[in-house]
Amino acid sequence: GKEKWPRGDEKTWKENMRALETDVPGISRNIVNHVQTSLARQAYNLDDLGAYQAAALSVRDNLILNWNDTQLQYTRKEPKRAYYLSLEFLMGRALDNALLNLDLKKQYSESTDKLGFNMEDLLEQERDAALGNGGLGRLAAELPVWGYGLRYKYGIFQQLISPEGQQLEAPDPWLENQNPWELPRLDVQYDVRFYGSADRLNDGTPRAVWSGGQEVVAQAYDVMIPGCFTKSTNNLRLWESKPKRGFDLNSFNAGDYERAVESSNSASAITSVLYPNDHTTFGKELRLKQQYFWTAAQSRRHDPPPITQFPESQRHPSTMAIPELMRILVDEEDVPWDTAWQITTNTFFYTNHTVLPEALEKWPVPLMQHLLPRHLQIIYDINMYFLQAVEKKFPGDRERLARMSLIEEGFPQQIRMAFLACIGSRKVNGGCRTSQRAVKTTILKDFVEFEGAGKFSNVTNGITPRRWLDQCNPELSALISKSLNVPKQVWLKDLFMLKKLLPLAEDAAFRKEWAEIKQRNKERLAHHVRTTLGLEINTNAMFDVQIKRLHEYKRQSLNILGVIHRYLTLKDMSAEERKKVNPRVVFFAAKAAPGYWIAKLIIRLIVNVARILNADPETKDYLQLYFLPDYSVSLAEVLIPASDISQHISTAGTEASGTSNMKFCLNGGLLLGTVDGANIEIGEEVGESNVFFFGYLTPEVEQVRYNNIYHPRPVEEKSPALARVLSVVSQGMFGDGGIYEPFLNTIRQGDYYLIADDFDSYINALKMVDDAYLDKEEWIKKSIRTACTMGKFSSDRAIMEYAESYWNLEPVKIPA
Ligand code: NBG
Repeated sequence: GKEKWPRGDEKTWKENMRALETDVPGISRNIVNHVQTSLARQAYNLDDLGAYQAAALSVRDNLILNWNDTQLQYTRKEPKRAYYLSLEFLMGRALDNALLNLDLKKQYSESTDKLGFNMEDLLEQERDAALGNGGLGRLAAELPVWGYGLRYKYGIFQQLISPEGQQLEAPDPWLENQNPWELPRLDVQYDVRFYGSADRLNDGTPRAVWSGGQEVVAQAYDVMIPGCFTKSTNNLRLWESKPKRGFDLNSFNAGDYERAVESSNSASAITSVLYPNDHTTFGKELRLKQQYFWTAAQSRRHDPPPITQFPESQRHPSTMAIPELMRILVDEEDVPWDTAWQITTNTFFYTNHTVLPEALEKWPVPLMQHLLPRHLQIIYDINMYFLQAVEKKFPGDRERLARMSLIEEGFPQQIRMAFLACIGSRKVNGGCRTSQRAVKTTILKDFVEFEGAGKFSNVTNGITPRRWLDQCNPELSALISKSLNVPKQVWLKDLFMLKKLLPLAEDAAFRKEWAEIKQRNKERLAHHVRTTLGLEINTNAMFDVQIKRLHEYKRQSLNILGVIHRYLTLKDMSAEERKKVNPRVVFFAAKAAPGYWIAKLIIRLIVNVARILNADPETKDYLQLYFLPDYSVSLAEVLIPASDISQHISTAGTEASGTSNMKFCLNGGLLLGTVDGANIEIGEEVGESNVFFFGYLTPEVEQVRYNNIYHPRPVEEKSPALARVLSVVSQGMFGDGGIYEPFLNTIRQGDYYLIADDFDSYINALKMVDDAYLDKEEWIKKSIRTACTMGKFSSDRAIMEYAESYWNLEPVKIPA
């Protein structure tokens, strides 16, 4: 039947409710309105930043209307929902993405034109929302589910490069100019407790009372995320921590005003910075505070419980959600332990994003005892029941018990969060096929033996073709639509359709258009570098790109040593010989964790090699090298479409998946890589003849490492070419060689990442790339074949797999 209007006069409401503004006059009216009232400015004093803000606010109005409809539908239908918990959401910019998803870019450009502003300039005004470190945070931003994260006041640091080539870090005050995309939800606030004491009731139930300590307030901010060509609008809820009262009343009464203010500062500090560290463990109390603060706020979302639908989860920072849910069920809801454990283990799904054992999080027991005493009790209880079950299955196997215990012995004892995530989740999955195999045979081997292999599987990561093709490479997107003869709305949602273009690789006219677009994207990058850094780039050269966090396992080191080798080879040649060489421009962009000294040394080497190379009149036409500072999502959007070849060269068995490899390939850049992570599945899709693989394979790596330690061979013997490179660095060809000794020694001794072992194979692969590039027509064919076989790597495919085989979700249609 007809629903009753909830409040007041239905007609008055309905007559006054706003509709979407989708035509140019409506959009202009809305923008000018925001200029006048939201910004209190006028045509006389409006700059690009103001115009950007007004445009963004008007787009936000549209998103809110869609969001309201989405909410209403969800409330009516009560479908099961998935929540993606991640401490990182690396969003990038929002305006262009929203305009494309709403299909309003043309109208908005026309409107801002009329108002005297150029849309492309306005887009440049937006600051990246950089609430993440790398692939993990970016992945979180690309999955179309509801997200829960933290509203860091400072995102990932801004990277500056000193004249010596040293990375310097400056804060990223991204909220400084106000953030038009967020909506504070003053009605959504929860108290979160820290410290205090936990007392078991000992009344025959497992309940305990946790009291005292410090309480802070979690305040919600909602960021609306438009779905693509649909009304359906998702929400990213970010929590900010605030003091519970303006200041601590007790201290105030005692006349200690300063302490009162300090306690309010310490509450705000919880969400003040993103930890600029991926792939390493943290020993920081504040980091554990962040994790608990966020899982606790998220867990309060269901008001009132019982909790029937609960978050699907993510990586071990959110593992604290497991004991927190147990605490709510057992202590607050009076649910018996076994039932609570059953609900919990049906609620969470754990996605593993790293195969590096040193990156698995552990927390010292004394810290947990101090900060979250009740949670420590719960973790101990979980562990006790768990080990009893293990003992039952493997009687008397004490070593196994010690290996699998959630508590690692030592001084102090440590809580192994990855193990807790594993036993507290319904499924454990990895980001690609091979990394999941690695996890199953190494870090979680015992758990596979105990729980059965069925619990462990993989959902290969994906990327969104909306941002990573349509938005960053509009010309290629248009060519694809034209050639498929369908609107982009169709193929962007069914990326497998690209396969239909494969025959066009044989069509000379199509190849010409394809190549011209690549060339214009290279010029766009050259323009960007010219205007931001004042450097002149040879756009007739091959563009060779490696962009990702700087880490030894990702081996930017191998790349830079390869560049030096190329330089030495060029110097050995006569001027005549050089003319036959295929010119190359090598780009790096990468941030190193501020405390990761060797990584920063590698940046320093890259910068100083660039200085020598780019100034050498004999070689600079054939080899240029650039380190672009302050890598970000926005910079990636310019670099990726311009690349001819990109490098994904981690030591085999170390990269959990990689997702930028997919982005490059989707834009017709070829892949040079190791047989690692998602490279392998990319190779399967595009075919062996269209990728360049090299290096030792995962099963061999362990033996090589063993030999490097117990039967070391000098670099001279493994690779004379590399030995020469190391010696010119050490002798000071790129400035004081002594500075680089610690880095060079990691290769001479131990060589954990197999730099010397893989070097010759790498140089050989680079040569194969050069040879292939000489045949331009064949190269373009490879480029077309690569892009057109990327269907599998759409995030739509990944999310469908999650929804169908893990979460049991069905899409909800939002009526127009
Ligand atoms: C990263 C891995 C990548 C992977 C992404 C997304 C972290 C901690 N992990 O290989 O290094 O592609 O996660 O799964 O950022």
